Amino acid sequence: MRNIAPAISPPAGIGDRKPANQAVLDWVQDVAKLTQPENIFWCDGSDCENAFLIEQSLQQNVLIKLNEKKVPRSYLHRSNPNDVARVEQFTFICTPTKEEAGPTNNWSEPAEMYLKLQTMLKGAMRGRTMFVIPYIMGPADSLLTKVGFEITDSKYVVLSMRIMTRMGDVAIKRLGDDANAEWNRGVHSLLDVDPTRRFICHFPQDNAIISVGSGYGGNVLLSKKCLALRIGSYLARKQGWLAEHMLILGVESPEGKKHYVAAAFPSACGKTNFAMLIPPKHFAGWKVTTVGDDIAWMQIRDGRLSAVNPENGYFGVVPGTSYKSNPNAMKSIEHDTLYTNVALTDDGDVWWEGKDGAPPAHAIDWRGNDWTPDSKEKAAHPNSRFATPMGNNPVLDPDVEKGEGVPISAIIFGGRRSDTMPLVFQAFDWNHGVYLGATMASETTAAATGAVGQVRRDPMAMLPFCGYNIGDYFRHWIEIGKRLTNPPLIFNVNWFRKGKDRKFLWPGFGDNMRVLKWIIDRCEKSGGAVESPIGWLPSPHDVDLADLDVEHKCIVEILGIDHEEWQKELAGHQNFFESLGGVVPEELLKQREQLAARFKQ
Ligand code: GTP
Ligand code: SPV
Ligand code: MN
Repeated sequence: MRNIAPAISPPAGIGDRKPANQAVLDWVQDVAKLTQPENIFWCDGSDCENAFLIEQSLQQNVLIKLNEKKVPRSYLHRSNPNDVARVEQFTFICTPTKEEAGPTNNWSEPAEMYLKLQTMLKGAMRGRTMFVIPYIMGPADSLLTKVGFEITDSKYVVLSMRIMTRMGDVAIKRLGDDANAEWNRGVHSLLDVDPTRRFICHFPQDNAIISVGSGYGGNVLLSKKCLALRIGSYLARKQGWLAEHMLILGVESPEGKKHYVAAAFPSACGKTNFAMLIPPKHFAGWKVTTVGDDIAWMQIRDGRLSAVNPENGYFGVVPGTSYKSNPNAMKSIEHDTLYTNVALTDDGDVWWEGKDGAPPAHAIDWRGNDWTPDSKEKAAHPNSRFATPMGNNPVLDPDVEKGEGVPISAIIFGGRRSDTMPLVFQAFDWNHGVYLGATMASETTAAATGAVGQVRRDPMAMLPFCGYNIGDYFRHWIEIGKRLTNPPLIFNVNWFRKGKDRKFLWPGFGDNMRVLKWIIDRCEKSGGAVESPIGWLPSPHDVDLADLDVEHKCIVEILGIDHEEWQKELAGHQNFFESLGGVVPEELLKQREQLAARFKQ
C-alpha cells in the first residue's frame, strides 16, 4: 500500500547512532518488542543519512524527485487521500481525570487508551524499519528547550522531522546519559492508514504521545502540535510559561527601532503570511523579520514576555502562495523543500491553485490522476503543505537562535470572520485582552478534516491544541498577566471581513503592514484611537493608508462596528462560556458583563 514501504538495510555507518542513555534504550526495546520491526534505525540527522533515506524513499515511491533545475534538492510526497489533515475528533488528552482534560478535549482514561493502542501496535512494524529520531524543540542554548524522541515507521516523518526540528546529535548530547533526565516519548506507526484506526493520543502526566493510523503533518510530526503545543501547554502551566499557537515577527522602523510581536490566528488563517510580510512601497525602510510562523514559547524575563520559536522549519499552507501574496515564502520553497499533496507538472515542477502564471495545460493532481485546467477537481489539495528549513527564509530574524528569546511588545489575536470583527482594535488592558483571546472565533479551514467555513469559537487559536482544561488555561493567562510589570499590549485583527458583494474588504498580505504600523504606534504611545464599547479603535486617519487602492467607504466599513452584529456576537460569547460548563474564570465573566454594559451606555 501507498506510503507503507518494506524495511531498508542501511550500509555500515548509517542508522547506528545509538544513544548512551539507558532510559531511551529501554524504551526503544519495549516499543520494538511490541511492534516487532524488521530492524531499528538510529537517526543522527547527518547529511549522508538524509541522502540515504531520500534514495530509499525514491526507490519505494514514498517521494518523487522534482526537476533539479526548477526546484533543486526538492521532493513531492503524496499522502493517502483519506489522510490529508489533522483529525480533531480522534485526538485525545488522556489525563488521569476527565476534569484535567476539560470540556474542549476528547478524553480517555489513560490505562484504557494505552491498552487499546498497544493492541493496535502489536506487530504493527513487522517487515518494516523502525526509526528512532532524537530531536530538540527550541534553540540549542535555551532554558525552555525540550528533548524528544520519536519512534516512527515512516521515512517521510524522518525526512520532515529533519527539516522541522533540530534533529540528531544535538539532542543526544543535550539529553546526556542521566537515566532520570526529562524527555518526551513519541511513538508513531502508520499501521494500515485506515481512518477508523487513527488516533492521536497525549499522556501529559507521562510526557508521552502515541499516534497511529496517519502519515500526515500535525498528526505525525510529533514535535509540532503534539509536543510543542499540547504537551507544551500542559508543561507551561505547571512551570509558569506559555506555549502558544503564535507566529513571532520582528518589525524595524527606518530609524532602527525594533519591536517583536506575537500573533495567534487559527490554522490556515494567515500566520505564515504575516510572519514574512513585505511592507508596501510607501513603507520604505520598514523591515519585517520572522522568528517563527506557527508556535511561540514565551517566558517571563525582567517583567516582560520573551519568546522563542521551538521549531526549525515551516510546515506551511501551499495554495494561495505566490510572488504576489508572499514572495518570501516563494523564495523559501524554491529549493530544499519537501512538498506534500501539490500537483506535479509534466516537466517535474510543482503547481497549485493561486501560484503565479497560467495553470499548466496538463499536470498530475495531488491524488496522482491526470489533471487539466478543465478538471472539476483541484490540482493541489487545499491543505497541501511545504516543509522547508527556516534557514531558507530571506527575512529570517537574526535572533532566532537566541536562547533567551525576543521581547514581545504586542500580542495579536485574529480569526477569519466575514462579518462583525473590525480590521483591528486594541484591548483596554491585559484581562480584557485575555477575554478577546478567549472569545475568538473563526471559520474552519481545510487544516482539519470536517466542514470548512463554519464559524466556531477557537480561544487563542488553541482549541485543537490546549493540552488541559481550557478554564485552567484562561486562569493561567490571567495569572501570567499579574506577574508582568511590562506586559505586551493586546490587539485583535481580522483580515477577512467581507462587504455586501461577499468580497474581502481589505487587500491583506503586505498591506497588513498598515495595521502592524498602527499597533507599533500604539506601543510607542504615538498612535491615535477612539474609545468604543469593544476597545480602542483607529479612525481612518489613524492608519497609514497612503497609496492604498481601496474605496473610502470600504475603509470606514472595515474599521467600524455594527451594533446589531455585536449583540449576536455577545450572545455567542455567552453561549460559548456556558457550553464550557462553569470552568470560565470569574474575571472573564466580568469582562463579558462589562462589554455588554458598554454597549448600553
Ligand atoms: P497553519 O500553518 O495552518 O497554522 O496556518 P497559518 O495561520 O500559518 O496560515 P497561512 O499564512 O498559511 O494562510 C492560510 C491561507 O490564508 C492561505 O491561503 C493564504 O493565502 C490566506 N491568507 C493569509 N493572509 C491573508 C490575508 O491577509 N488576506 C487574505 N484574504 N488571505 C490571507
Ligand atoms: C495547523 O493545522 O495549525 C498546522 C498544520 O500548522 S499541522 O501541522 O498539520 O497541524
Ligand atoms: Mn498551525
